[in-house]
Amino acid sequence: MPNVDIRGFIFDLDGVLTDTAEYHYLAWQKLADEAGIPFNREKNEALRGVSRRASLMLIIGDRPYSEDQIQEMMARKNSYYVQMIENITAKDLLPGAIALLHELRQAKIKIAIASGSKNARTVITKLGIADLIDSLADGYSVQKAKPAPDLFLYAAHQLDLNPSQCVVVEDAAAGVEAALDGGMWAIGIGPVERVGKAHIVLPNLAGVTWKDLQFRFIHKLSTS
Ligand code: B16
Ligand code: MG
Repeated sequence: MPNVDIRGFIFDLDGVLTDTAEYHYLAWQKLADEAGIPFNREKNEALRGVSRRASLMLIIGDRPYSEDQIQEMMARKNSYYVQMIENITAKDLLPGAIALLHELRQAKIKIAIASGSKNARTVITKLGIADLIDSLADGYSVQKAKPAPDLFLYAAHQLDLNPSQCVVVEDAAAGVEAALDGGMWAIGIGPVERVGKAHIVLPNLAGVTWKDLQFRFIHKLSTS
């Protein structure tokens, strides 16, 4: 268990600050329908926080597609996704996200966004939060995707902090695993069945304050 000397927050993007997860789902659904592969919302749950290629692999299973076909399908899904995020604005920030970002900045806590998405920079710009963060780690930053801790370790390094000084906020089981593996504090957003391994589990960021979180982390340490 790391000590409580939190100096930085590393936010996952999709599913934490904004709900682009829905657009990822709709884009994969369109691709699967075109390919005649059975897919639905329930199956999509396994794709949460998973990289583009690994997501496609989960969808196609053992169907024998060539590398060229795989590349084409990834590009096609991405083109659907890019079209869908075209009209994203600050209104697409999830409840509580902007208030927490502002409070953290006022408290001089460093902020990074660590997203497995290669479209993260576009999304952040459209959401209007680029000026509120100190660093972005995205789908281009590291080789090994979540659940490997690499993306979060990269973000901590960018913030010039030790992993134990960072809190990761994640909505995916793979992301919580990556944070814990990297020696960071983890806040899981979503149901206990999905993110229950995190130090703190919250349904969403609505009404969540840095003051309250600090208290909860200190309490967590004193009772562990
Ligand atoms: P792209 P996150 C992840 O973003 C998404 O949750 C996941 O659904 C997506 O496949 C992955 O990014 C790659 O995204 O295809 O845009 O490069 O949750 O890590 O912010
Ligand atoms: Mg996510």
